[in-house]
Amino acid sequence: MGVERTLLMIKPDGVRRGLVGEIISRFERKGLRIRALKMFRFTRSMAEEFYSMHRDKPFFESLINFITSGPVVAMVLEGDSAVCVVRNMIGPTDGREAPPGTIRGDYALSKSENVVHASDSVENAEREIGIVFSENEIF
Ligand code: 3AN
Repeated sequence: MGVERTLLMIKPDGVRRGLVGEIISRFERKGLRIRALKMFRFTRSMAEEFYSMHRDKPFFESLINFITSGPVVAMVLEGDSAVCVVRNMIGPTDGREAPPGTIRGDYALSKSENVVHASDSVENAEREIGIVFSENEIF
């Protein structure tokens, strides 16, 4: 465990719905530190690299279409056991099953448009942070 960094991303539905401030403030109040933060729009090739582990899944094409449909807000969050803590705060993938109090439980009613993404391991966090941020954007 110890201090970890993770990638948290507010997906296009979360940005469109005006949930950016609400979501960021939850992580700040929890005590996690924001080490990087930006709004951008995924290109197709960047999205395909980011979600490469899902390349063979039936939902891959719709996932890429969705994640490139508008801007996202991505951040690097740092803190003790950050990967696990942030995953617990966002809740399980399907918003219909996510418990109240989690971000997906409070704001999502779908498995595909589920407001946020968070890294699921320290290794994936490093990979995802490297795709989204350059060294001089992380503090
Ligand atoms: P999580 O984001 O909870 O780690 P993953 O990594 O299994 O979930 O899936 C990545 C993204 O792919 C999800 N956030 C969701 O948008 C989409 N996704 C996953 N499973 C499905 C599914 N069965 N149907 C549609 N979209 C899905």
